[in-house]
Amino acid sequence: MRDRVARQLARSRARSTALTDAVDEHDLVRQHSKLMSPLVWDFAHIGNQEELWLVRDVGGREPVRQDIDDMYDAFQNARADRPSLPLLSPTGTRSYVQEVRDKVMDVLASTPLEGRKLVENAFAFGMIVQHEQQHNETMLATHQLRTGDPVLHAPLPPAPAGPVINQEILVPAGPFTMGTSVEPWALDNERPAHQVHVDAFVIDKYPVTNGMYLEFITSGGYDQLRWWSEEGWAYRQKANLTAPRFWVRDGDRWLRNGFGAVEPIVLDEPVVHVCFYEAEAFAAWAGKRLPTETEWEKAARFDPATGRSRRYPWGDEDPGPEHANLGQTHLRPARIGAYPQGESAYGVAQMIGDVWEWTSSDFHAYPGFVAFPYREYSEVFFGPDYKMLRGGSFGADAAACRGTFRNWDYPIRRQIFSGFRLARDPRPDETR
Ligand code: AVJ
Ligand code: FE
Repeated sequence: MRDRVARQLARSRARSTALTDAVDEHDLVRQHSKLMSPLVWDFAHIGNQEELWLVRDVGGREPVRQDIDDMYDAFQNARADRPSLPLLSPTGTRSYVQEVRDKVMDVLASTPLEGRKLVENAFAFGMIVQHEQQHNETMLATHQLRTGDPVLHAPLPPAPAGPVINQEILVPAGPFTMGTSVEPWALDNERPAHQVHVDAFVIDKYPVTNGMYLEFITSGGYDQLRWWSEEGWAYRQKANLTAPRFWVRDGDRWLRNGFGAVEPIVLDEPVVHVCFYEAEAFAAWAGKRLPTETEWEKAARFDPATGRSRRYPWGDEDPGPEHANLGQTHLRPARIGAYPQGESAYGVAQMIGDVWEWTSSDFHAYPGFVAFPYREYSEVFFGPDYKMLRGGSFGADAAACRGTFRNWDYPIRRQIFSGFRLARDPRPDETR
């Protein structure tokens, strides 16, 4: 366990370092969008959370920099205000996070991770690894908003072996176990495991692609009120939405800007950078709907042959490069059909990795929910303001992504790596 924690801490730090070393000082301190923090805020906030949780709480050590706690508290400072704070400089940030990490490695070496203490202490380290990886994904989204020549590079994702057609998959009615009580690093909102009855539903094998989305655009979907919810239409008007974020019109074709590289859209790649309202409108236009969060998780995890829920669609093994496009290994979603080894028991593909998938559900607590480690992690977000996203994107790390993992955001957000997949109610003849 200790080695695993040390490896994961090193991996997340290598990623934070790469994301911050890729740009110059000016790009580290400036705000690339009002929706995002300066990169240097995220990095110091990562260090500050690590100091609070591991150095002070688990380790019982003296504070490293108590004076900066408030500045790096996300609840005390809205993202838009963070550039005007007297932030640590890039050099100051790098030495601060290193000083914290040195102490953490010392705490790790002397913290009991066996028996009764395993769950509590190992969880604290796991929570910090996930926290850093979640901010790394946020920093990657900041990179996507940055203007200028590309600074991030990665190989292309794997390609499908042959021609691929989308299919619809029927998931028959019945109960399944949602959430988890045993996943060691599961966060409070994924707990506890509980039985849910799910009516029969039909779900697409693959996420909606750029090619499918383009048909919605060319058929006038953005201008036809009837596909949009009232709030969705209001936002479509206010923000003048006409295509996914980062799509660029070039004569009669669409290009896409991916981390500074502008190129024609790839038709069989999952669409990314759409908000919930766009996903909802597309689904209505297609005569379908978004899956609920419960349907999504059943399609991903339930194995009808054994009656149990798997950790991941493909089984209980941790994600490997053959299963899913995760961890910023590639800088884009993979074309549909690229991960046959990652399919769920029902044959639903690419549920983990590629794009976060909007669901129709609001953020709510599972029955028996207990806030941990603090109310501000999840509980304060429960309610109708946020929509749930599932499955993780190419920018989500395996440490912060699993079949039970729940993400949430405002329905207007599109700077995140968000796409969607369609579902529908079965016709009577399909369930007989
Ligand atoms: C779960 C991605 C919505 O980034 O706001 C980071 C994760 N919580 N620091 C966020 C999180 C505290 C959270 N999301
Ligand atoms: Fe945070």
